[in-house]
Amino acid sequence: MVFRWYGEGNDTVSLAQIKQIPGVEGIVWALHDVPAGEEWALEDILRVKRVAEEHGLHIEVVESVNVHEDIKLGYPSREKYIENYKKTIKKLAQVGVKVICYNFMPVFDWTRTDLYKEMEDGSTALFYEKAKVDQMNPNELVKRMADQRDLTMPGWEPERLKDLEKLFAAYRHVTEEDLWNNLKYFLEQVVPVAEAHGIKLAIHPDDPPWPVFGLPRIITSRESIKRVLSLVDSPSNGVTLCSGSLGANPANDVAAMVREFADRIPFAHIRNVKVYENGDFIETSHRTGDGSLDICEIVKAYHESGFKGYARPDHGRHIWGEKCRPGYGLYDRALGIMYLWGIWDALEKAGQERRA
Ligand SMILES: [Mn+2]
Repeated sequence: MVFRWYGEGNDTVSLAQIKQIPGVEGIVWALHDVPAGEEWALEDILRVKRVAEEHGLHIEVVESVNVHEDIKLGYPSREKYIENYKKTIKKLAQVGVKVICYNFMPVFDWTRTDLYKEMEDGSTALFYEKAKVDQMNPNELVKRMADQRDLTMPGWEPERLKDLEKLFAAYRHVTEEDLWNNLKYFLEQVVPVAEAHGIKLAIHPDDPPWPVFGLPRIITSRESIKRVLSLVDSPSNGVTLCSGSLGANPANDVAAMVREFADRIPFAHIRNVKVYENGDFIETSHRTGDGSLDICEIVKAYHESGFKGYARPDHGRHIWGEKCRPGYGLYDRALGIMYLWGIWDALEKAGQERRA
């Protein structure tokens, strides 16, 4: 079990607090101030390792090493950025990192319309209003996001988004098949390096799992995960199976995907989401019954598959008056972890009793 941490001075949650959540062994981290495409400096990596280990936490999972837009666009300049990516993989391997999460979403990372949508019990959560995104232009959404938060969020860095119009123009003629080809080109180069250095790359599905603002999105379903894994056949070409991202589309059966792809899932994101008939969704507590996903069944699928990878509660609500980065408070994610452990431990015990 691991827990995402944004770094010293960049997170409202401390390492000492993370260490006190039962069963958490490591942090999920990144150098958030390094722009996509640049090589990570060893001294910065070692600084995170030192402070995490001082708190008894490992740094085996990185999320994310971001992929430069030129790689996604297939520009000739991608060569330089792919070389940097390989150098970063080698350095991360050197300090003991085992899994690198990344995504291949054009322009935007995850997309929501409200960061603090009030729920019936007074808590707030990340919310996606489909009609609003369908009507809004991307600049409006960026402004809306900026107005709602005080911390920079990965994927929504102001410097990356200031050239929004230029980026949209660049993607205007990029089809889904182009994006697939560019992903294949990238993986053919980086996966062998990862494999040689004992690292597993794990692509995060698109969030939400459908096109937004006319931009192509390709990692959205069982079929697309199957296709990614077949691009380069290596244990180092894996997937970060995010139940909440995939589960925003009711057609996706997350537990079935866990069972089908178990040996290629080095990293699990587990959270619940309540999906409405009009296509809106909100991030609920982890509990089965609070959202549309059967988290018990999903955890059971991991358990039955003999899952040995890393897992984190993906996001949480904002509860008990906590002031925190949207989706990344301490309380609800810690509650989520205890729920996941409750299911897991009960399954373990039932298994032992059956064998006895
Ligand atoms: Mn996720």
